[in-house]
Amino acid sequence: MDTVLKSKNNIKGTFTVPGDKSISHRSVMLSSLAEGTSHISGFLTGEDCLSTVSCFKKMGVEIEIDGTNVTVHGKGLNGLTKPTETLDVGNSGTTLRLMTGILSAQKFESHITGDSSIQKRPMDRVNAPLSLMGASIKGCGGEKLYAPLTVEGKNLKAIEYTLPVASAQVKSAIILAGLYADGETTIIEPEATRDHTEIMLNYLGADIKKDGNKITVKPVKELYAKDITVPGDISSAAYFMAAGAVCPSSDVTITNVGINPTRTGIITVLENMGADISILNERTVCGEKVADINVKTSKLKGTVVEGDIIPKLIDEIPVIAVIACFADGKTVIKDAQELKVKESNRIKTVVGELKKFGADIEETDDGMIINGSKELKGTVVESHNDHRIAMSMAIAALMAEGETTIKNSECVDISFPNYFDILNNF
Ligand code: SPQ
Repeated sequence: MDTVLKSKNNIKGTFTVPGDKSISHRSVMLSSLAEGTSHISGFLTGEDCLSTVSCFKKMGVEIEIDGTNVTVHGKGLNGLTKPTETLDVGNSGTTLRLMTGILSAQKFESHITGDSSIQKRPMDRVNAPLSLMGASIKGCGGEKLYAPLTVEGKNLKAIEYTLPVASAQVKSAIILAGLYADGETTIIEPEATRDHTEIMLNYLGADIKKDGNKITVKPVKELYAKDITVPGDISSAAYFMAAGAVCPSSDVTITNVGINPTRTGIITVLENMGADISILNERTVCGEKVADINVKTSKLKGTVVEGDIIPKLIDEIPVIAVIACFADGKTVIKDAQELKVKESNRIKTVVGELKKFGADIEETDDGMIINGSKELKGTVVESHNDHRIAMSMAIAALMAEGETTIKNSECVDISFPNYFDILNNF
């Protein structure tokens, strides 16, 4: 599918965004492993989270979906059954990485794979700690392990592990395996990454402790089903925050957005660039911080994005690059080499597509440099089948002169199925 967008200004109004993708995945995974029935509200019915649902259904979990309400009849930590067919994670790295942690501890062998992009995403980073725990994971690509994978369930040992890269998916895979281990597992993170697994596990009765950058996981006998409310996804809200900040005379409010401090790097960067941004009605829901976010147009200046803020905004870097195109001066994004192993190589794809609009942007080994305040011109861009690239280019299109075509734009269904409907009604 191709989507055509025209330049817009004066974006005003109040919007909601779909449920948080990371939290939606975890809500189905952990409710499946809990004893009893859980009702989840605000669930993201994007393709990635539906892949997680399909994997657990294949392991005997009854799951009903009614709009954004999901009912999960949990099987308990040891109640999953051997899938009769290969588990298919589609395009979802989160499903693949976290499931590998769970599957490593089951009493059966399973096969798991996904689409062509998922088969290029590195799995050695998950295999390294899980193998130390005694897991058996075999796949393609030799030492650089890739899906399809065969995971043979084993009795797992507790370990102490220092993560070589800051990754919430690797951390979560170890935590999930640690629930089944023979003692206390310790994980040390180089930088703090999103902690939704820890928050939800504690909400369901587990004992996960955090002390600085050290996380300890005690094995548990049971998790207890509880109702879960998923907040709106700050990664999806980021596109509307960007539109509000850069389109002339705009005033945008996004309600019910998760503002877990491990995810709010986009707010910090917008503040550093001089954006007029307010966080309203802060509250806590199921252990997660939630708020409404208002952004009004203001004059933005370039900034440097680097160091320990990177994991807090890793998925927002494509849209930050777009914002930087409309800021005065230079923006430098560093320490973001992880972008190379996402749904696309997001350093190459962002730089390549923004250049087509006429942006002054250069690729570096660990990020990019953008010289802002150049006029962008409507063009034809490619999504590279990466939802974050398609949605970011749409924000550039709103500000570019004339018309822009985004090719293969249907990939937004991964995380934000009604994205273009909202954008067209701006
Ligand atoms: O699930 P997937 O495909 O890996 O999704 C992405 C995204 O852009 O939606 C990354 F491509 O988000 C990851 C994120 O980058 C979701 C995630 C999580 O839910 O734990 C953690 C981050 O990945 P990582 O590799 O840093 O752990």
